[in-house]
Amino acid sequence: RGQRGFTIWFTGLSASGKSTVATALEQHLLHLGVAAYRLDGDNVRFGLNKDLGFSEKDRNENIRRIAEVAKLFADSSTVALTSFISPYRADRQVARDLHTNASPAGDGGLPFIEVFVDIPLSEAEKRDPKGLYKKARAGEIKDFTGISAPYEAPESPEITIRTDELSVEECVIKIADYLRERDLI
Ligand code: GGZ
Repeated sequence: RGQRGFTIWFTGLSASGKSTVATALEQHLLHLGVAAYRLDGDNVRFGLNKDLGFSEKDRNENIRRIAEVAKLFADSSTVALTSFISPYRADRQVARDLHTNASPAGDGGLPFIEVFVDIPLSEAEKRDPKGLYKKARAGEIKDFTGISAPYEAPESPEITIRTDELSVEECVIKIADYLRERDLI
């Protein structure tokens, strides 16, 4: 494959399975000898973005910074895997444009693959691994995505995965097949 990296941008509700699938895909890519690095709440929201909360403005800035960092990884020939709710369509478009718009240096831009981790809110709420939906319903967490803050589903993601219908392994295969068909791996 070519020298350049790319970004796989996961988006979906809390508890949709973004990080689980991103972690499995990262392992799969590393086994193939493809350099990959995952950005998620644990390594970004507690470091680079620890000054940001969950207001609309803070989420805008969260996603903008993550997109800039992912672009740097992709530019270094690494596959950046981002797993953030990224609930606003406009923010995901900013992230995409940052990658795909050619720079003044004359390069052709970096591929950006949006993966919609699509599960019904009712299913995410049933999973509720951290009890956050329950707290949000009780009014103990404000601006909670899906309950008291919006989630704007992608209109034309490159890939959609239904984590309530496919196994983690099947989700990885679906994404890997997409990448292989386009000569990205
Ligand atoms: C949504 C929240 C909130 C609110 C804390 N709304 O399931 P989790 O716990 O591990 O993942 C969620 C994570 C969302 O952070 P992101 O950086 O992905 O969000 S965004 O892209 O919208 O900026 C959840 C936890 O943080 N969490 N408060 N109010 N999720």
